[in-house]
Amino acid sequence: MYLLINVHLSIHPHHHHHQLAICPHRGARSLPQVKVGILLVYNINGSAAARSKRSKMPTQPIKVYYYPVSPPCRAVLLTAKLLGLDVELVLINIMEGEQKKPEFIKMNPQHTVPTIDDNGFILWESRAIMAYLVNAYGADDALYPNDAQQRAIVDQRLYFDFIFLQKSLELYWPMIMGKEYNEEKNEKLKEVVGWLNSMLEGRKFVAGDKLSIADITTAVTMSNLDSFGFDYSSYPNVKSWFERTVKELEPYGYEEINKSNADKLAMMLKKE
Ligand SMILES: N[C@@H](CCC(=O)N[C@@H](CS)C(=O)NCC(=O)O)C(=O)O
Repeated sequence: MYLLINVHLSIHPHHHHHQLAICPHRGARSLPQVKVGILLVYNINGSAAARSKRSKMPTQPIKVYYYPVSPPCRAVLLTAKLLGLDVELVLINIMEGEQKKPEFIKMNPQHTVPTIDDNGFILWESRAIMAYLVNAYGADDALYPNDAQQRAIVDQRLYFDFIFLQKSLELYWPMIMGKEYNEEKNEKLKEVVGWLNSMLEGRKFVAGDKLSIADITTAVTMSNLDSFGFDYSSYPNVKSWFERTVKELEPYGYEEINKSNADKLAMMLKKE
């Protein structure tokens, strides 16, 4: 049945997006993305659960309003890539105030990117968007577990990352804006990195043995620190987790979506 649906889609060029949407996902990372024949083989062999989820793929690409260097935008785009979702990128130049335009405010009164439009369903707040994408379109619950306690740990880490990002911005944003390095803020940030180091004790990833959306958002925060030259050599769990997570994300556009933009932020820092 599913095979037939796919064959149907594949011979109708206007259904192009469906083909892209069902293509790469976490369980099939080495599959070539363009060969329809290979996709069909994969779908035949997929589990029943995966098949029913596949049919829930968006009927049209999800619009992602974004600005490339924005860390929460990077986290959402990485998540979409891991899920193999077909997205339509809409650039909002926040440096020129495009997020304050009436059309955008109407959609998101808080005028922040990322904001998504999934066939009329509007959502902002990167961590909420990431959870929604996995819930709605994940082939399985690996990135955001259904189990209450496992999910609770992922949620805790997602909220924790908010503090982590905040403390890192408190140190580095003034420096990007040309102000001086502040030792007190550096100490606060080190304390937070120390907490992360403790949370990672005995774990491969921030919430357990598997990569989750909490790793994605935390790795985005960490990548800024890495590019800025923050010394985390005395936090061994953080160091090995970051390397492991980057490796996991590399096949999903990590360099282009995240690293290159963290480096751009760091250039702004070094200019001052
Ligand atoms: N907590 C929000 C933060 C969103 C946010 O502040 N985005 C910034 C860019 S990184 C933005 O849109 N700034 C423009 C503005 O607030 O007008 C999230 O994770 O999505």
